[in-house]
Amino acid sequence: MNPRHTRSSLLVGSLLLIAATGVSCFADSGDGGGAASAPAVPALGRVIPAPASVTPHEVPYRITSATPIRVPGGSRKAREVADYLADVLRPSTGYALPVTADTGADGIRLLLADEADLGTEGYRLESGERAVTITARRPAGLFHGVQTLRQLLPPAVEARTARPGPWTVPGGTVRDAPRYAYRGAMLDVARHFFTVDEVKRYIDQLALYKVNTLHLHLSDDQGWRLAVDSWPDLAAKGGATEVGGGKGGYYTKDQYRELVRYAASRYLEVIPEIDMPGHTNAVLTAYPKLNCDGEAREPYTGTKVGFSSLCVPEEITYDFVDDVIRELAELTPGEVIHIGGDEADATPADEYATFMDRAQEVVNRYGKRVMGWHQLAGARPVDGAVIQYWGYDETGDAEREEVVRAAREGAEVVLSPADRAYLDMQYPEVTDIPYLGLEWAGKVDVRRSYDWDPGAYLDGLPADAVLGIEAPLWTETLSTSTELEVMAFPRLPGLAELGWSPRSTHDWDAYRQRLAAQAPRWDVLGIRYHRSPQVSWPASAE
Ligand code: IFG
Repeated sequence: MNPRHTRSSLLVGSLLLIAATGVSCFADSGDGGGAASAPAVPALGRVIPAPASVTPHEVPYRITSATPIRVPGGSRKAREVADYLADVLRPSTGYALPVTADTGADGIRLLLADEADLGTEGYRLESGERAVTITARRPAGLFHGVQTLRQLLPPAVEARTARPGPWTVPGGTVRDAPRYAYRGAMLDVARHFFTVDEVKRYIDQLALYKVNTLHLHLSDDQGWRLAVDSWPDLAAKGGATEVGGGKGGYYTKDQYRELVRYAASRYLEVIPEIDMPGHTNAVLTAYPKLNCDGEAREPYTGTKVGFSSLCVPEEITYDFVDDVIRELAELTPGEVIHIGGDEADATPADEYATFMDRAQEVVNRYGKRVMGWHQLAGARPVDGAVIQYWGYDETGDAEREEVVRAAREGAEVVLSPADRAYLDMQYPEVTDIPYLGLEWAGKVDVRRSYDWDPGAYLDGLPADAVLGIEAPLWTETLSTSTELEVMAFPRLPGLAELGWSPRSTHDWDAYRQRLAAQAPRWDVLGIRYHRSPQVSWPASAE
């Protein structure tokens, strides 16, 4: 992540240029269709996240058995995006869709071009009679353009078996680039362990909505989920439990490397979190010598928080921190390591600040940038620290002001307001799988999760201090992919839109139409979702 000033001014510049050159995707297509109070969304704009600008025209593109996927220019990563697209399209269309480096004016074309206004993740998609062309400055932009292309095709394109078609892409031009650089989702694999395949499944779902960061909450009171060579009992013992007393689990280093590789192949950066000094009961069960009294703690399989703490005065604690962060940094191609810092209620305040000073120094020493929950703002965040705000409407002004002050002193902020972005918050309605989620921040319906502005959410927070947003999914009450999906869908796409789309495209009545159009896709993809009464789901989604 670059220093924020160059980033946001570049982004704002590129977005202004983009927005100026194309109509917003809510330009009324004139047929007066759609919900009475919302402009009709043209087919070319029926995408989540809403593109920066959409200019429909009447000549569609049609994929046929003769269609090639052209990826000239020799970039290996561009070729990988083309292969990824082919893997999506071939089973459902039944077409060969050869990937070729040959140039040509026809077919599906993925082009890299050094056009500054496309930025590092933006793209332009042009659809007409002879070709659909996705142009980007970086492979990430091609990948995001491919997600848009998928959504412009009929839902059946997501099928793994041949479907009849036709495979038509609405005609026109989409110009697109993200509002925020950090568009994240967090998965808590500590309360309940999720296998490599289950995490990969979630990664694929996040990629559909241009999410670019996966924050993995790898440790907590109930479990430690990553092998550490220098402290083998962290995984061997700390990984053997989970909420409810199940068998838990952990990732070997090779399994973790595979998760990082897979995420990168979908253009998500993995940010690992080792939560400290609180949320450490699993650590304290594995090593008696890490407890101030030298006694190992009992494994904990409940759901209380705030009762555990590393032993701040003991030097061995910093051997532990150093070894863990060193091994984690070697497994982290990304810039950021998250050190938690939340709910350290069992750590005296002065000891908390002392601990966070030392833990931050270790992260920086291993060449990584610090990220922490917003309690870090009450200590001494180092230069370059990223503060993750998880407060909610009931959070007091003093706590909010700590974050604003840290931002004024240079910290960047990722917004995860618990009563908007916490996907483990219950819906107001009972879901068809009962007892999922918590409600300490209140029940969060689809509109409440969508209808807020990260740029204006925290009073006094400079707009350019907002690095982006993140949707955490805590798993005290969730233990299967299906249960994750019921909580993430349909709220995750709206949060992904808040991270990607220009503010000018924000409109609940139009968004809920676009959201409804996603349901047939989820049905084909086998994604379970909550049929919120706030959305008019299409009949086919019964
Ligand atoms: N708060 C705790 C999490 C989890 C969550 C569940 C943070 C930063 C409540 N800390 O959110 O460990 O228990 O909604």
